[in-house]
Amino acid sequence: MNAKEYVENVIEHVKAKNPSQPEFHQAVEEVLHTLVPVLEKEPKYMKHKILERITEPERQIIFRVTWEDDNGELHVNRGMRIEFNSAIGPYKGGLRFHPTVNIGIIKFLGFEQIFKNALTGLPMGGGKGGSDFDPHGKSDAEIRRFCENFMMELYRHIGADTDVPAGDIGVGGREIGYLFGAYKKIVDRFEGVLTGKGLNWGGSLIRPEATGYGATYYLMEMLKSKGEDLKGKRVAISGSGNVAQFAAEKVTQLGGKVITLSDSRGAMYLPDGINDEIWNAVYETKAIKHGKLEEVAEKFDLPWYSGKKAWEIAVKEGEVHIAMPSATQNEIDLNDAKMLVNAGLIAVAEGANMPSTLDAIKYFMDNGILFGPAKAANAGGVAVSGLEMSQNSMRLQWTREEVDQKLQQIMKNIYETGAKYAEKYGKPGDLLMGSNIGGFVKVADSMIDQGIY
Ligand code: NDP
Ligand code: 2IT
Repeated sequence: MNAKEYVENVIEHVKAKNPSQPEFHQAVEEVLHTLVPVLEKEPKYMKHKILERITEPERQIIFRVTWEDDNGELHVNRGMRIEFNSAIGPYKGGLRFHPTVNIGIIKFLGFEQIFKNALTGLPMGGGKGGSDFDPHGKSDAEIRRFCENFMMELYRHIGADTDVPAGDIGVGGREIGYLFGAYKKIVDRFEGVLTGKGLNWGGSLIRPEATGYGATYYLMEMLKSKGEDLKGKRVAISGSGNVAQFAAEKVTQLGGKVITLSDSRGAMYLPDGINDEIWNAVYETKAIKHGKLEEVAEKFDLPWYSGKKAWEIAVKEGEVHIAMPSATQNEIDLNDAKMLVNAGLIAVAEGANMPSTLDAIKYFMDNGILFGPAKAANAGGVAVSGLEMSQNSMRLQWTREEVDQKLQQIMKNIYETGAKYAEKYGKPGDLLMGSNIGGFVKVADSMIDQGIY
């Protein structure tokens, strides 16, 4: 069997074995197709059945979470943690609380996390978890009760050297606080079992900013390769949560103009870019009050488009040079990609996980767009989580400047790794292929070194 057939066989096998998990299939296809050249050159990966092994999680935990709302009514949700791969370190990855969460979603995220974490250069394996719990409209007390009950089961599976969860969609500083409090109460140990913690109790400076800042640093590296920078560029950002907020801040600091933000209800156009006042209102509304972006649009009299995606309104208003999808998976489809390319797009830096469909990615690449794939471009968040783990182990706290410096260096290294492997395997500039191979070889070689599991 040649490498191409091997890859197709494994993909078919994964699909048959994991029915009704389209997002997981998509993530596996995206990675495996780019690995053909390295499998051709290095037969050891086929011999050791690395693809069969790497697509099968080491452990999958599914549990019931029962919680009581403010009216005394009981609700049942499903909690899960997928411990995907521990070849290079303890399982590491976020928790997502969103009604769309199911095993397939968590598996796609956990699978991506394996390669992303390897790219950071830090010793972290891949994992992901979450629940179909919907935090929208819940009171603080309801969120706390949910987090406590979630941790009542999760605690027995995690630990500073075993599995270290963090935030993702619907899980931010508030939730990490409640989860950490519950963990500490149950096990009676103060340890670095979660990242994204508060600054007073073991958190790292720059962790909240890390994904958005990191994606922008990565974008700068891509632009630099073409002799470009952000000055005067019109940047469409989707989402208005953690990643979008700090991408918007950094893009603006570096001279770009953020022309859109969005949430699950619609999108906002920013004709003059984002200033401190608008940024603070977005932060207050989304990160503190967990409210609606539309309220910010109303407050500043900015155009609001209910039910629309950021891309659609960005292209309607003029040129778009850069897209930073920072909300959720598959939020850029082929149609969106075509619209963006027509509007003058030069680069995409993926802040969200798997935000572009496979045909959208192909369209970007075929049209010579600089494409920064999620597992490289958004790795800054987990990278600073890794730095938070280091600081917890040493029982000290680095300054903002130290962490930011390290983050910048890591993003530069990730860019260079992707560029190096793309060149080595015959597709210079293909950061998708280069990043996948760069992450893969580190994990695969470690799996081979450690025997047959
Ligand atoms: P947040 O919960 O802080 O924000 C999510 C944002 O996306 C909100 O504006 C939300 O709108 C919007 N959104 C979520 N789901 C949908 C949907 N189905 N359709 C439309 N809009 C949606 O999450 P983060 O900013 O942390 O995460 C955003 C993306 O970045 C995710 O893909 C996540 O996996 C990825 N990521 C996050 C990292 C991190 O460190 N936080 C690290 C690396 C990647 P609303 O408020 O209305 O729900
Ligand atoms: O997708 C991601 O990389 C995250 N949500 C961050 C994970 C982490 O452990 O910080």
